[in-house]
Amino acid sequence: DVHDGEAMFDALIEADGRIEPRDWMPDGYRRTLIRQISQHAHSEIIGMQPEGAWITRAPSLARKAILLAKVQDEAGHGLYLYSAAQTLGITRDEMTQQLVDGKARYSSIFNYPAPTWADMGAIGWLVDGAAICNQVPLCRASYGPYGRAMVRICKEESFHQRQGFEILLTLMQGTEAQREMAQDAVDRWYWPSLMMFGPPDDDSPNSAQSMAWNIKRFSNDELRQRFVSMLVPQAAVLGVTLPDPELRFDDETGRYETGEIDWTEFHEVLAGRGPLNTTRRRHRRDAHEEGAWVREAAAAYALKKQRRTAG
Ligand code: FAQ
Repeated sequence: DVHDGEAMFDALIEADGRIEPRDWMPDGYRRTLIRQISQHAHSEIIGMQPEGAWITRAPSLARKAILLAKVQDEAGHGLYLYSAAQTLGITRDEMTQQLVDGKARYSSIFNYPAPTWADMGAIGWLVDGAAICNQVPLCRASYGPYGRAMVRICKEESFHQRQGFEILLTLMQGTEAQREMAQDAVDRWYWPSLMMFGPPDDDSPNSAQSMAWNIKRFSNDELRQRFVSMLVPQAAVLGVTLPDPELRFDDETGRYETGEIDWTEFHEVLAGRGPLNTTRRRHRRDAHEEGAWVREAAAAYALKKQRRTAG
């Protein structure tokens, strides 16, 4: 009965316990999780595009093998997360349709271009770095299938971040042209990576409820602050400059002060008017349509096998 279910749910959240797929949960909790987990899954899938386009152009066999493994991990994360979302009662087809129709959100970051090899370094260092800061606390998300998926995903993201850092380090130890290429990529990815954490706390409509439900554990601004504190010493090791002249450590507050983030740019990208929104979505849609025969063949094969075992 709903009242028992509700009391159980409240008690579990209160005790910082885990909600599992068959447990009663408020509709809003289910909707919030479907929203966040599906957006996260879509981000992983769309996020394969900027790096996927570099697999054939990686500068050595070793670099190619590493990049290939990373992009495959991203596909795995996407599938993992779609499965987690499916436990909440949405189908994979519905989620895919929302994505190819342009009705679903995915992270703003993947609407930016990756024109040079150094972008592979900057994506790993900054984009995966931001992803880790945001996702480590999600390992403790109250919804069991999501939290558990995050544990493995975070381990792989750590490797991704290291490989990006190492690409940049190699370039920074190279020629003048390579150092310039690395700095240019950092200049282009730095601000968009700060936007990955979402709008500022006073403009984040979902945060309060998601924190009350133990889905989010820290606010968008808190996580952004953590990310900047992680980057500053790493930038020093790399010898790159973070493109924010106002960035400084405030001794009194013990926090980094940053320049103003361009929230207009963020909202433009969310509204579908980022540099590559149309390209990314079209590419995903084409891949989905061109892959229709694979899905049909797989379904026919599964049916045939099922009939055989049944008969
Ligand atoms: N982009 O009220 P809030 C990766 C939307 S990592 C686009 O603060 P919330 C790894 C938000 O959905 C990237 N939309 O929302 C990788 C909401 O709109 P809605 C993926 C954004 O949910 C690396 C509205 O703004 N990671 O893929 C963004 O409480 C390299 C108001 O915002 C995750 O998804 C944005 N940046 O907090 C892969 C992590 N920010 O839905 C390949 C899980 C906000 O009401 C290569 N997600 N919005 O229409 C989260 O932690 C949260 O959903 C936040 C947003 C923190 C992203």
